[in-house]
Amino acid sequence: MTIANHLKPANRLTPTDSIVILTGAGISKESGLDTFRCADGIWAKVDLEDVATPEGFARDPALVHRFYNDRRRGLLDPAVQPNAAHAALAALERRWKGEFLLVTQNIDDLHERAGSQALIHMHGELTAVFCGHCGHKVERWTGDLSVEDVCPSCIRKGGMRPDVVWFGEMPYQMERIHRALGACDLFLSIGTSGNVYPAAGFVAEARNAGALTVELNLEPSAGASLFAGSVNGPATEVVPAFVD
Ligand code: BV8
Repeated sequence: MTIANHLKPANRLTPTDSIVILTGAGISKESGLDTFRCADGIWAKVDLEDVATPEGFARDPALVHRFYNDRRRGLLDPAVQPNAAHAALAALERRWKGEFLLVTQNIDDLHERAGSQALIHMHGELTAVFCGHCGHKVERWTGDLSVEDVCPSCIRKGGMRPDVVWFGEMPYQMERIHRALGACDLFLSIGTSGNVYPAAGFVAEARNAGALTVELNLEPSAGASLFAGSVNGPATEVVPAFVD
């Protein structure tokens, strides 16, 4: 089953229809970045309460900075490059005539490095930081961050944090995402376990709007039964095969 199949007259999609794509950590796995809930995933090594909540940051900011500094260094390793799945989505965006939106839960920059432009990082970005005291944001931060860093705007220490949406914090651009879901004709979910809300609720929103919903994932996710179709396998195989 591919997009081309759905483009045939007998099927639902026309080349000017609207596509919304949601990606998760699975799309970056073959680029060498860890997922969260696989057996060897990030949450098997560290408690998310300690490193991905505002309470954890207040309790031990140095631990949280170490966690994100390690991941930022890992992301900036030259061996970590966008893979064929990232490239296939960027190529689809370039040739698609209708509305197109890529929403990622990932905080890596592999989609933009592959060329994606209509992109929302709903959980923030590892290479951006902001000041918890005054809100000043630094769009591109490639070094380590620590409690010693001084905000370039309010000149105070201790407030600089990764621009990452922690549990209990509102994800970015939710209104724009809900509008796109309410108007889409195809919703593709790629490389996500469907465990984290509100992202895990997007498939129901798209289906209620009449969209065709398809999951491309290594294995059926927690929400697999909510999708009209699914293709299981590694993203670098199933994504190019589906979208090309
Ligand atoms: C919020 C930090 C409200 C960044 C993350 C109902 C409604 C709303 C909220 C909730 C709700 N129920 C519970 C909540 C609270 C909570 C939540 O969902 N908890 C869960 C655990 C139950 N949600 C929140 O707190 C959210 N905030 O709702 O705010 C609000 C309202 C008003 C005012 C203020 C606030 C915030 C959620 C974001 C939290 N931040 N991380 C970081 O460090 O990265 S979440 C974390 O999980 C990551 O961001 C990650 O992106 C996300 C989802 O994980 P996945 O990407 O799916 O990764 P995972 O490992 O789980 O799965 C990988 C998949 O890939 C697997 O299926 C695997 O099979 C597959 N795979 C593996 N290899 C491959 C592959 N697929 C293809 N190819 C391969 N090679």
